[in-house]
Amino acid sequence: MKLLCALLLLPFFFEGLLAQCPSPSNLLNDAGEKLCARMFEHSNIYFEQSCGGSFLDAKNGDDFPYMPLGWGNKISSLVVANRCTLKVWSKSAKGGNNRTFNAGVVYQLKDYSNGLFGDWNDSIQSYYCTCT
Ligand SMILES: [Ca+2]
Repeated sequence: MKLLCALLLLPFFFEGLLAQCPSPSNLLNDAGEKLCARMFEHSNIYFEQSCGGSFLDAKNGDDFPYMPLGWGNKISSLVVANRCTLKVWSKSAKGGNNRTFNAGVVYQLKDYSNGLFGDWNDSIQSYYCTCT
């Protein structure tokens, strides 16, 4: 009986391990404060498993010409809250290429081109987030 219970619970356990991108319409931190964007360390070819690893929260007006320690060239997926935009740069001090992401889920930054041959995976080095 115990084994049967364990087998029945197994799928739920694995489901809990899967990351899931938060909704742009309800993007809050643990303290319940409204966020401008949440940026994630990992992405996944299976979109329902994207938005994994550590995350970096941006609030309305957050302006980071230099990434917080340990976050340079690390972001692989992100969510921008409704009525907000996230502008990113490929070099620190808002240098290199830039791109603006509107409200929505970016499951894989790899799918967004950066310059002629590159993409935005692990390529964000500055950001600015604003909401209306
Ligand atoms: Ca990454």
